[in-house]
Amino acid sequence: MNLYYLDVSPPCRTVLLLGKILGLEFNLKTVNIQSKDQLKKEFLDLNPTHTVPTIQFTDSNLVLWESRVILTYLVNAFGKDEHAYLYPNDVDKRAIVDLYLQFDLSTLYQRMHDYFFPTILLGAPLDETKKAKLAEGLRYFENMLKADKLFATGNDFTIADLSLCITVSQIEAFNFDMLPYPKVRKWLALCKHELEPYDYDEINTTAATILASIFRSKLRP
Ligand SMILES: N[C@@H](CCC(=O)N[C@@H](CS)C(=O)NCC(=O)O)C(=O)O
Repeated sequence: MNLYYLDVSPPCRTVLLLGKILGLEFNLKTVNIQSKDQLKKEFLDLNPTHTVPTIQFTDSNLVLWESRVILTYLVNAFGKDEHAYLYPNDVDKRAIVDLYLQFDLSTLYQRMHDYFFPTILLGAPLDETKKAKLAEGLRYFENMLKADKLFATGNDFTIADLSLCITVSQIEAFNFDMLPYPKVRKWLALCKHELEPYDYDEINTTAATILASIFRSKLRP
């Protein structure tokens, strides 16, 4: 399977980490967003919305994008019994995992993107309104975490934790004030510990630090 990706892209890192957990080998194809590789015809033919990650299964011609869709597909298609905890079969539990994945897509990741990425991509000044929206998103997540549960949706680590962990660790790497969110900080530490055996530092910490330094280099004095 071909994975079109960029190492500093947070949603690409979730797919790389899940690949490690499931023991998958990706044929990695770098898409250089700064050089606008994603707008070349070959890539637009695969994914008209020109985003990474995009995954192509050469044996079936299936092409998927949207990282959270890729996560659910990879567990469904390649997860063994021992991986069932990642995306539970029980319909109610699965619905809660989907809910947290959608919360990440629509709210937390989106608000992180809205606050930090105009600076990264365009050198735009930071916007206090967007900062307040991101803080509100983190407050929502703080209130969605239960003090008596280890992870976001229960005591098992799921792909919702994976997706949200990459978002929150990137927000932390950007040096956003995390002090008002003690449950989030505790949950993040547990997620990092869970992911350590799967090259977490190499795949996520290093890339999050690089993206944060790009952000700081684009900030106007
Ligand atoms: N919701 C999407 C976001 C994907 C996304 O925006 N990726 C960025 C890199 S972090 C990208 O490909 N940008 C290039 C573009 O939009 O042209 C996902 O989770 O896969």
